[in-house]
Amino acid sequence: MTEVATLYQFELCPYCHKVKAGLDLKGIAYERVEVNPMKKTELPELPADAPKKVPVLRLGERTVFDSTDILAFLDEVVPDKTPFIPTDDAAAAKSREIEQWVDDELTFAMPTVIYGTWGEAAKAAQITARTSNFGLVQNLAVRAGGSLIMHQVAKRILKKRGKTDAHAWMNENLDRIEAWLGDDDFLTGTAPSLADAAVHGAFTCIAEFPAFASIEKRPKLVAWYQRVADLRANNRPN
Ligand SMILES: N[C@@H](CCC(=O)N[C@@H](CS)C(=O)NCC(=O)O)C(=O)O
Repeated sequence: MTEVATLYQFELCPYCHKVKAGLDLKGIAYERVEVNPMKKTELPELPADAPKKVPVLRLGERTVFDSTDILAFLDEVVPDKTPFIPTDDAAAAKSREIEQWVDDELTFAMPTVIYGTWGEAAKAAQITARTSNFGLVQNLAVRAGGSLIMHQVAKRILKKRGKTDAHAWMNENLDRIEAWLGDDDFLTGTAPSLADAAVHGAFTCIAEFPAFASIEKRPKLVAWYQRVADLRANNRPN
C-alpha cells in the first residue's frame, strides 16, 4: 500500500491509539492531524449521522469513522499483512470479544489513571502542550481546559462504574489481559490479531504516564508489549 492515510486524532485518545496500532501492523503510512477538542474544525466532512468524534481516517476517497469500523476497514484494504481475524472460530470470537472489551472497559479506565489526580492531570496537560498546534491562546485553552474537563470526566467514570481506586481498577484489567494471554505469544494465539492491536494501542496511550509502571511490573505483559511494538516498528513504512 503506497497511499498515505490521514488520521484525525487527539493525541491522548485511546481509540486513536488503537487505530495507530492497526495502521502500523498493516504497514500503512499515515499522517496525523491533531483536532482541537473544543472546536473540531479540522475534521473532514462526515456523513450527517456521524458523531463529531475522533478517530476519523481518510484513505484515498474513503472517510471512515469509529475505531472498530476503521480497523475492519484496514483489514479489508490490507487483508494479507497481519490478518486481524484469526481463521480459527474460537480465536476469531476471542479477538472480537477483546476488542469490544477494550472499547467498553479499558478505554474508560485509561482516563481515570491519567487524569485521576491533579498531578496526573498536569502531566497530561504537558503532553497535550507538546502535540497541540492551534496557536497560543487556543493552546492554553486546550491544555488547561482539556485536562480540567478530563479530571472531572475521570471522577464521573469512577463513580458511574462503582470504583473508588483507579489504579486498583487498572490492575484488575491487567489481570484479565494476562489471563487472556496465558502462555501464548499473542492474545489469541501464535499470531497477532485485532485483540493485540486494540490492547497495544490502549497501552501506548499511557506509555508516558506514571500509570504505565503497573504494566512494567508484569514480565509477561512487558514481553508481549515489546513483541507487538517490534512488529509495529518492522511493519511501519515511515
Ligand atoms: N466509539 C468511538 C468512540 C470515539 C470517542 O469517544 N472519541 C472521543 C475521544 S477519546 C471524542 O472524540 N470525543 C469528543 C466528543 O465527544 O466531543 C470509537 O471507537 O472511535
